[in-house]
Amino acid sequence: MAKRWRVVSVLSVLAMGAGALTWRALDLQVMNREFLQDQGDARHLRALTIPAHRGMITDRNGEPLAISTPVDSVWVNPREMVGSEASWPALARVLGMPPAELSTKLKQRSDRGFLYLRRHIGPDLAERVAALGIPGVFLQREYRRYYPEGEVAAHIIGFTDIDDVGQEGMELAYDSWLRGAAGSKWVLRDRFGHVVEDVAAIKDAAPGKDLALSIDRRLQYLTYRELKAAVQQHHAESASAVLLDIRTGEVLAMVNQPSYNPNNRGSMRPGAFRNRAVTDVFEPGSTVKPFTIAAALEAGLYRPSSLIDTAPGRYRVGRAMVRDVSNYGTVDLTTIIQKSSNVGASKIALSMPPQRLWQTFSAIGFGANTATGFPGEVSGSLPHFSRWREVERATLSFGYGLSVTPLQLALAYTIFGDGRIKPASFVPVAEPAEAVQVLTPKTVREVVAMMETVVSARGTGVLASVPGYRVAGKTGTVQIASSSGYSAGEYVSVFAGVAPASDPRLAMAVVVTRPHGEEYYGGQVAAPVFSRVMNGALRQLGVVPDGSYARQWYADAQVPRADGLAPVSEDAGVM
Ligand code: 59J
Repeated sequence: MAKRWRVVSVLSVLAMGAGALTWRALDLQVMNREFLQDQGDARHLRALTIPAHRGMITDRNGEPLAISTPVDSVWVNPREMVGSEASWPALARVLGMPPAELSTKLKQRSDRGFLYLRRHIGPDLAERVAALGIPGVFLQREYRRYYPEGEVAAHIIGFTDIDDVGQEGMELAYDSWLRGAAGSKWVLRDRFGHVVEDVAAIKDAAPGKDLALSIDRRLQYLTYRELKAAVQQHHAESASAVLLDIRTGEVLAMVNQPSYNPNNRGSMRPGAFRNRAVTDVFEPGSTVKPFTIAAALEAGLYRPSSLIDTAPGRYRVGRAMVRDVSNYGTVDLTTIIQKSSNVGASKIALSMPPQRLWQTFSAIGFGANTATGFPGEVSGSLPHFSRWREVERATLSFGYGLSVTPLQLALAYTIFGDGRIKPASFVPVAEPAEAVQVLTPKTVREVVAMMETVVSARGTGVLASVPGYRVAGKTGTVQIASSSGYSAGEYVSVFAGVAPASDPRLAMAVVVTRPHGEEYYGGQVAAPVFSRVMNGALRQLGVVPDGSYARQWYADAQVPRADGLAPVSEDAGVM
């Protein structure tokens, strides 16, 4: 009897326990489900990526050219947004998107856990999104690149994509240096996505490193302004200008037209992002004549005063005819440079072993990459002398049958410093590299003196002159080759040179493609850009003037010109 009573009481205690548990389960699972679920969601642990701050790009003086500013991106967990449909239109309004579009997006991805709604919004908008307090809507801290110089330095700097990865220019070339490494941490968030507690760092973000470039912001701007003005004035298709420090090979300025605004790439025209100074080639034409003459002097066959008969301004080479714009008669080497005689250059080239010309051309970098590591850089072309026929020996001497980039042409002119060429560099050079002696100092002095006569009243490049400084350079007016041969009406106008001529510090190439105005000679279109930029650069760098302030060049310019060009106007060559 007592035994049965014990069994009954134990069983009833157990049954009561089971009942209480069942009740509690019902209470939790059914009656209080919503409240408890919220409470759980309200404090969940998440791994959060901490984006790394991308390094800043500056000019040689620390002026910012690319900086990363903090922004927020709005992302959602569509699964968590089921049930809050009523608040979606408010979110759409704040984000400036049609409510129907947002609703379609969220419903289509309702099985997903992650969806970006808008990347890179400013702090005001981010605050308004957070204030809505919609569950499943989150803000993520990111960085956006800003380029204070806009289109002025666009081609050198390049840009990053929305995920902050370098796509073009130095942003691409130095991506791993600038990028850093993202970190991550465990955080406890409330149901609005606000971090309520940092639980633990998994890995700290390692910020990217800063990068100083060799360019000088002010010289870059000056070059940009003058090149753009020339392109507009002459209705040109495109143009490039490169300014180099002769002693170090540093690029001080590199500009192209057309350009684009890297902060707003939506309106970009195709081709606008090409850094044409390194990606596009052209036949350098007469701007190579100084190198032809240098090779001839080095070969010991000529002196600057040696005479060449260029009459009657035509010269038959095989089946081809080399022509000058006028008949210059019998002239010395200096005059061949000053007047730019194709016949003279051809006769000189044909009188020396072909490999001498090839050696000089390849030693100054033609046909080879400049090894700056700039993305998309091309090497141009220089055929090997073993494949030259007579006609190539002639046309190469005045710049046809090879192709170069504007950077290669500017770099080639740095030979007129001390007869050596340093590699080109987009970053400051602490210690200039050892370089081979390509030309003797004597040859350099002689050719520089010849090129000074180009920038005189009787030369083709008088508009390249700079008051107070001696300038040495060479014009080029190059017909553009098409499938049907060289066409009149399509030109590349070039000026390349160095200053100050007594001890050259700066080399510059200006290349204007397809000017479509009245003027198209290199001496009219490219030389004035050289003059204005060189003028500003020499003064800004504090280079001691070596020329006369008496403006002798202007007085000289009143002499009627043999080549029929208009006399120089009062403001020519003066900023
Ligand atoms: C020229 C050429 C084309 C290629 C000729 C320019 C040749 C040639 C075949 C006629 C304009 C023009 C290989 S001109 O650059 O001689 O810069 O201020 O394009 O000769 O044989 O209506 N430069 N330019 N030649 N081709 N082939 C002169 C010269 C140069 C000037 C002017 C006058 C040409 C003073 C160019 C300048 O030095």
